[in-house]
Amino acid sequence: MNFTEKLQTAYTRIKLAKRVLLVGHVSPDADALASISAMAEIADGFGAEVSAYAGQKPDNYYDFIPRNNLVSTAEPVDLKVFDLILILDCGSIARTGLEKRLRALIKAEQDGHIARRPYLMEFDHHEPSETYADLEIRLSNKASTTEIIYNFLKVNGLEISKTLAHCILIGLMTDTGHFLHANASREAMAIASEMLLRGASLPKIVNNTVHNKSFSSLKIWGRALENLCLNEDTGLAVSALTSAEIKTLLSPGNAELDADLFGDIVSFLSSLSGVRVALFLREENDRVKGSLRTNDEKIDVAKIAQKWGGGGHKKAAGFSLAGRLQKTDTGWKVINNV
Ligand SMILES: [Mn+2]
Repeated sequence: MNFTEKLQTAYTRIKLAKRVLLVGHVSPDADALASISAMAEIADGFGAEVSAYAGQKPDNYYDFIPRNNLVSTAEPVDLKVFDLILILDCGSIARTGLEKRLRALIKAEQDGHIARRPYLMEFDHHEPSETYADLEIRLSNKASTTEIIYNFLKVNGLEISKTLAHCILIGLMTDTGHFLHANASREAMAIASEMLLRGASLPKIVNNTVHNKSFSSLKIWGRALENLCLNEDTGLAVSALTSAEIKTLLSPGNAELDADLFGDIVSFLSSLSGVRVALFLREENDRVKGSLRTNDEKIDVAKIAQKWGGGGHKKAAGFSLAGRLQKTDTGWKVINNV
């Protein structure tokens, strides 16, 4: 099946479904939630009963995304009641937060324990990993999952309403770092422009994503910049925050902590002049979490992360180690307490 045929099959499946579950990745970002929102709008328009799930969605932070209150952080009680489970922006089955239950469902049908199970469909723009869905629409050259939804609407001749245009633009803007990253392709820009003409609101998105920094999150930014070390020979920039620093600077339950504040910091560090790789370390629950970013075509940070049991993409990856941080003359060391 080529891309167009896949999008047509997706259309038939969604149109026929009576009960649809939409799933975004755990700790969802704006692209995942805007994708859920757009697909909810579409499936609802076909008359389906729509549920949505994204584990650890931060409270209130994404309320500017239409239908955000539809997305539950509580796992669906029974997956078998759905005709269709549409997984959006998840990267891998693990990121759905439903891995065990989805695998059990697939196995139960294979072993003949259940007569039928929900049809599994995936829309994603992350690099290929394990294929598990019945229909996988994965295109890693797309800037956002909402860009794939745009293609879905176009191929199937569906109208792009103002709400859908807004959702598509949210995913495009946020996943391209507001059109600053290399994935802001000509195609992405052209679609963004079309979405504006269709009524998407640029100021609304900017006010809720760029112009929404809280006082305490800027204090975190300040300390992260203060702690920054740069090795001028290797181009490695490292910063770190201890759990004590984070606790003192950030009020508990701050939504920005969930909404990838540390990801924003490490992305910013990777864009500094002379930096080839940025590494940001932070203590969390007796572990040290590392985030890596690069803008250098020749560097694959996923390979670096794998050395410490982590993983990710060429440009963005992470790992987690047991232990705590210790400051050294040249940077930080992860030491084990025991
Ligand atoms: Mn995405």
